[in-house]
Amino acid sequence: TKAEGSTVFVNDAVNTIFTSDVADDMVGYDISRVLVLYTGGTIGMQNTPEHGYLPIPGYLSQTLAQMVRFHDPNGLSVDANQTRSHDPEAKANPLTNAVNIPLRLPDERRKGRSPVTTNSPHSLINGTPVVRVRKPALITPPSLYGKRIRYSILEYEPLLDSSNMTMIDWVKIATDIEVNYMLFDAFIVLHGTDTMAFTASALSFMLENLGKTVILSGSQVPLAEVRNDAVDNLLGALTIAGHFVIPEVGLFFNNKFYRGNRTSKVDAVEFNAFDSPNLRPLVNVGINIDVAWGDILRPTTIAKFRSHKEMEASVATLRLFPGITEATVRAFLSPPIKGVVLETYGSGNAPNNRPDILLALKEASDRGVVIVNCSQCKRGLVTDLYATGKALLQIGVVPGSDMTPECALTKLSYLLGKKHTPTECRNLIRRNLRGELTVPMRRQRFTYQQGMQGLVQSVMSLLGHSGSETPAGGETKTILPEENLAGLERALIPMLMCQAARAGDIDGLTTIAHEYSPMINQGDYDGRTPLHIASGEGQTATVEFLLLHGANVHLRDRFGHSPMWDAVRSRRVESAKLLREAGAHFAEEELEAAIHSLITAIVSDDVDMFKLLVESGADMNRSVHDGRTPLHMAVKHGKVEFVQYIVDQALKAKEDVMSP
Ligand code: ASN
Repeated sequence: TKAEGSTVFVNDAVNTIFTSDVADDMVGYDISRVLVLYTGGTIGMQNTPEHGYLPIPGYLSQTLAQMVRFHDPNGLSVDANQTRSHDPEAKANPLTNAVNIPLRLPDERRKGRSPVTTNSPHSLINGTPVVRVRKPALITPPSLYGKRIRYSILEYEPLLDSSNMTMIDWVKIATDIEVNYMLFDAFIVLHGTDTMAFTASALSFMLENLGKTVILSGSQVPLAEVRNDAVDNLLGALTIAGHFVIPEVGLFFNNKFYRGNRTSKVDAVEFNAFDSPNLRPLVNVGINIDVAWGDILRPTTIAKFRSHKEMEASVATLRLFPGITEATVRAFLSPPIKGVVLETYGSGNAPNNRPDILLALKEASDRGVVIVNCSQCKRGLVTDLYATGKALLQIGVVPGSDMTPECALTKLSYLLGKKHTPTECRNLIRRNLRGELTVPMRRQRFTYQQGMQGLVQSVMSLLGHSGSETPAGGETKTILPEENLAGLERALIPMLMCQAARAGDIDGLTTIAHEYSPMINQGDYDGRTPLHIASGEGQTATVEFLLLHGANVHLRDRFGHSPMWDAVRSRRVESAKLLREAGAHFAEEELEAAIHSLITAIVSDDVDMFKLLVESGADMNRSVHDGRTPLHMAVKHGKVEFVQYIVDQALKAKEDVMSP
């Protein structure tokens, strides 16, 4: 069978090299943008004589700025050039030794902060009023794979030991990711380890239709100590964030990247502080970086990213122990509690010789309290094999499969926060929403399937090779060992998918996707994925098929282009629309290039292209080098239709901001 994890040295499809066909001054480069939300935790703490370890404001960014592994002053020139040479604010700041880059802050959070500048009016992102500010960004030296990671650190006020965190902090993190979603390729949340598994689980639900990588990390020993795990954890997180698009909330610790909602903190002293007992790591970082692409979630709906921000606080965890009293159980189940995680024994067992407890649970359940059964065991799942487990099922307690108690609690809080009825909540608790539980039968494994073997073999025999078992005409034939077969598949399947995407061959894609869906985001030699190709060709039905079968809209080819760029440039209106519905947006470099396309459209009277660009997110308020905007150009060239359209759009945007 095929090796489950494939070694991916660099995913070309995530490459952000950008050469513009419209802007001459942009050089090819290879930089990923990452936003680091620094919420607190040991990683940035210092030992104070009076209070012990405390997070110290400013310390983390100042220290990182002085460590060459985290900040390469030589990277500044590369970065400042490619960022926006004509933008005075993008120049390196000699004090912080970093380039200022834009990011967005929710309006209410600006108070008490000292943003570098605010140069644009308030705007609304999914209902959150935001301002654009500029913050210093650091830049790593090029990685082994030639990529630099430019990251900005948004430090929280106050910095928290994660034991002090509440659900309000989860909302704050989710909101910061949401308002900055389009400005960055990936997000890192630096967080204390104590409640990191809770935050990771909560965010996995709150960040709906996530298309980009979100990584929680921190450390057991502060960066301030000579011997620490902070350097490795942060560098590893930056590397994963900068090189791969893994559309999940993960937790990176001690060289392993886990699905966040599968984790628990299991050790208070070792560097190996986290475990994911029921799902192997999604990425192993060693000499190689091994990504288990087959396990990584792939989208199956067409929807835009947004964050859910209402969490129900009236939830609780009740851990059974032999001899627990009825009064204790009733206390846990009494109003205003709406949801309870019941931690039971073994594979979901509770005493069935305790009618007092069973009655208390039944009454609460009948009243509408949602009770989820999770095991006290770290590994394995809740079943109804034993009479002691069946008893709970019969009184309305929902089996939580192999969810961790942290995950079950945050999932309850999320579902109740969405105002689902108790019955809906009970149904959704059992469903796999973010890969948080194992639904027996539906395995997301990347296993080798018979059917496809036939296809590869037939391609091989077309090429004049065949297996040893079917010698034709008595000739000696090449034997194809299994590893060669796997290599051949890796080479062949992406090409076949790209070909099918180009031709709009949905039957062909269906056959391939059935066996090889983990490979749906693999590109050709230029990192152009099937979605790039179908989008550029305007094969809208194929675009839809791909989006429903795991294609990621944020992958960029070797030229830095996203599938939506290809759709727009080839005037594929329908495909572009569908991609937008799936959360696609222009990347920062594409926005820069789009301004030139807008001006070209004005000069050549191409109203359709102009509108398509604007509808797809091109920013009409940007300017070219000399400071002129599309409106200047439209006026200068006397293009009344364009002037009218630009003014109408501006008025509409103003209305959107005014109306809540
Ligand atoms: N108490 C710390 C926290 O959770 C523990 C850590 O980060 N290692 O914030």
